[in-house]
Amino acid sequence: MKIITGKKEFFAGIDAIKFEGPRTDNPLAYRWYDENKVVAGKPMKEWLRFAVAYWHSFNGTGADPFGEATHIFEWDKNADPVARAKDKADAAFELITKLNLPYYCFHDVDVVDYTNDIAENEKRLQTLTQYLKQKQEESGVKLLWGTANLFSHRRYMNGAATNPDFHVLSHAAAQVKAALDATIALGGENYVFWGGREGYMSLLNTDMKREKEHLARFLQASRDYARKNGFTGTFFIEPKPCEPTKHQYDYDAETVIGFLRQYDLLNDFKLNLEVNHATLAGHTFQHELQVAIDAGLLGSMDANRGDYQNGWDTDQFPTNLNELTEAMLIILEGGGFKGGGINFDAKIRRNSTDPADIFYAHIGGVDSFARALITADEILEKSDYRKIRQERYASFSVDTAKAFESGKAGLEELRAFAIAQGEPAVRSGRQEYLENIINNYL
Ligand code: XUL
Ligand code: CO
Repeated sequence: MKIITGKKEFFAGIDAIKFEGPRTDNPLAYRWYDENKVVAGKPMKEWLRFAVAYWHSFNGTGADPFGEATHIFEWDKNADPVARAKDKADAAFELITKLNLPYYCFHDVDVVDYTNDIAENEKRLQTLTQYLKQKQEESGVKLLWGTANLFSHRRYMNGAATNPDFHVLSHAAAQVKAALDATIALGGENYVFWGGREGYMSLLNTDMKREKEHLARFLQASRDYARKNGFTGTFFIEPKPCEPTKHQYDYDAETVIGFLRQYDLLNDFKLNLEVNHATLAGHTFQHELQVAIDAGLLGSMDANRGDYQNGWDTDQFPTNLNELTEAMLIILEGGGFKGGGINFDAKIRRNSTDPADIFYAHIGGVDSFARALITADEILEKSDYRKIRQERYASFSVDTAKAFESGKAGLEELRAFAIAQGEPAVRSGRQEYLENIINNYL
């Protein structure tokens, strides 16, 4: 990929990150991500479809509730908001092209600062859309998805589409309209709705039924607008159980699937699953993946990891090979993402302040997924992992079981079968054996 820099080189001294294989001692190289290497019938880059997240990588200042910014970005210095946004776009495309990753994702306000004036915001976003479009054309980098930030501004403190104030809801609609226009103009392949503050803090002041109906209506209206204006991609809902609200309406994959079914949105919407959102919901990420795949709705994923000692969204870069291999087993068996890819919704730590840190973070995440993909494929091809799971259900091959599965055998037939067979044999689930397979192939 051609490296694209602006007037200034923001990551001077760091060149294109190349595949050098597992034996290299270069920390600024890929050890496992060999983009054109064919795994399970297609190149790694097509399975993984990595994206860089604009918000963490180019806006995340390292500020936390206890302290000021620690990442002082060179691209964040121009006093003019549009010029500053262009510097940021230059930095973004420099990083993405140096990392040789195919996609990026953004919220509207990541790209350019917004004011309280809807028309002015639209003008700014359109200007930056033209700028980004040119950078996409020069580099070949594509937009995996766009979205609107409907949670940071003060007006959204009680929600956006689920706000009890219709005036606020209408502002959210204006913002989504502009973000959709930008996504369409940039050839964005998908559009995401993460229900930032779509939920409640207290039921004492909340009509939950009405708010959820408003959310459905808002999604329908957004879908209709986008389709009318030529958007052919997929809409994703990104589940999260809590934070910032105490209870979010898009709690987890099962909840969202039920909601999509109830409001007839299954033809247009799929899921964007985030690792640490799954953990916060009390699930493993693997569980959420399996739920989505079983429903045919695994659209995309936000890659990160939480901290097992904390109960909030730490958005760390993924590094846990064991868990990622389990995830890739499910993704591979499920046939991959439907339209989406792997977006690094992850941030470097507050005290990671070297310009190279953002490279190490992405290299680590990319290589962890690449290695997990290779390992999962080997497990599926060479081990008895699949066979063991199939054999666990072998007893369902008898006629009575088949009749049960197809709804033809009732309790009477099952009772007769139980008596004829006698007490069932004790059969092992062989969990430890299966867990060892993962380590054996890593
Ligand atoms: C927040 C989160 C968001 C969404 C996009 O937890 O994951 O960044 O991915 O709005
Ligand atoms: Co996310």
